[in-house]
Amino acid sequence: MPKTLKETFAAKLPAEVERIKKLRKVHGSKIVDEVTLDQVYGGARGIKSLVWEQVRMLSEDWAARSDLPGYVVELVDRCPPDLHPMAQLSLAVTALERDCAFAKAYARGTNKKEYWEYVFEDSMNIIAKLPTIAARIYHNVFREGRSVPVAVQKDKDFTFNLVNQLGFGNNEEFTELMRLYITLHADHEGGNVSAHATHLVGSTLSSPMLSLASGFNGLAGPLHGLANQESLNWLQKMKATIGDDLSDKAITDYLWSTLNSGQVLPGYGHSVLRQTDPRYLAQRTFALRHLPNDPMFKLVSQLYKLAPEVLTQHGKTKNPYPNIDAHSGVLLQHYGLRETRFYTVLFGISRAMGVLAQVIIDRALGFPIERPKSYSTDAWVGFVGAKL
Ligand code: HAX
Repeated sequence: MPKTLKETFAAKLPAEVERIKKLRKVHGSKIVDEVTLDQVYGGARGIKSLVWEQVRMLSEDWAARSDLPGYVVELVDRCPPDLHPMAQLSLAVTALERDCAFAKAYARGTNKKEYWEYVFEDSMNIIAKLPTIAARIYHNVFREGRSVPVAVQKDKDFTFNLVNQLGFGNNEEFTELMRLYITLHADHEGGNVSAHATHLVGSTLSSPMLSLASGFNGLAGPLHGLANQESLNWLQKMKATIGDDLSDKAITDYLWSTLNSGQVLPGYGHSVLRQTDPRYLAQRTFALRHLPNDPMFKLVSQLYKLAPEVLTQHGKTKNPYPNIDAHSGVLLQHYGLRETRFYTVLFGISRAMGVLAQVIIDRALGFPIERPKSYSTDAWVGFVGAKL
């Protein structure tokens, strides 16, 4: 009987490879989607063209792999504190490439059927090290004096160790929040920028480290993961402007002032969802249970009531409802983690699990290098027979 995650995956793999082979043999020429010109110009939104699956994690295994090589510690310690923590995270993950099992196996001329086994080891090593890297960045940037995070406790779960290394390990309620946080931010499907960037770069057989760093670089954009930082910064500015006046009018006026100055409402809208993000609702349920009287939560609740109507009147976004990033910062600040520039790093730790799981599956199933076709606007004009 298979015991470890890797053995379980290996045991299931042959049947899955056969299933996909059969699926493609019998149905390979079937049309699965039509593409409109709007989708071509609209960021490939909604085009069905990716495969995305998930596997589960093992905290114990990660704890055993959590030590950082000395040169990575040195690299992080040498970063200037005003280098954004996401840039530092990306650098550190890139640097882990030195010990990449996959790159070494490839250089030795390994059979492509075995690639996934090395990618699996690399992915587990990266995930295991992320809390330690993140804690190091946190202590360097926000706790001056270069204090060293405490060691990983091998008998404790992944999230406890993350929270403990950040310096909040004595707060059980915060640890519980972070278990929810890590679960919610892992992934939902493959088309979002961080997931897709990791998968795309991985399709060149670039290492899991370089692939994930690409995903992190995408996550660091304010329209994607950095929206969690932007959202709390914006809420704080709003609070500084309107003070304790949480009236509908004061908040609505502030929302319009943001929109009229040509900025987005951070934490609102989504490329795919057309309703309130269920991950927002999960966080709201937590807040209602644990921090119903937090002033920032009250502000977030007021926004939930008012912003969808304002965005609807504004008339641009296809989804006027809040996404995951509208809520997470309020929960973190409640428990004392107030450094907004760090928030996307926490998002990244969670996101790594989903996207690396997929990179393992990509190699196990032998997915090819991705190469969509591009055309000039003149060609598209010709394809649709436009007279311009
Ligand atoms: N405030 C103001 N305008 C918004 C808006 C918002 N929250 N959301 C969308 N719009 C605007 C867009 O900027 C776009 O305007 P233009 O036509 O002038 O370019 C228009 O509405 C149509 O956009 P859309 O089709 O509804 O949405 P997109 O798929 O283009 O973009 C975004 C989706 C999430 C990027 C967008 O809603 C946005 O910028 N939201 C604010 C930033 C944010 O919260 N990002 C995090 C999203 C969740 C996530 O990925 N987390 O990691």
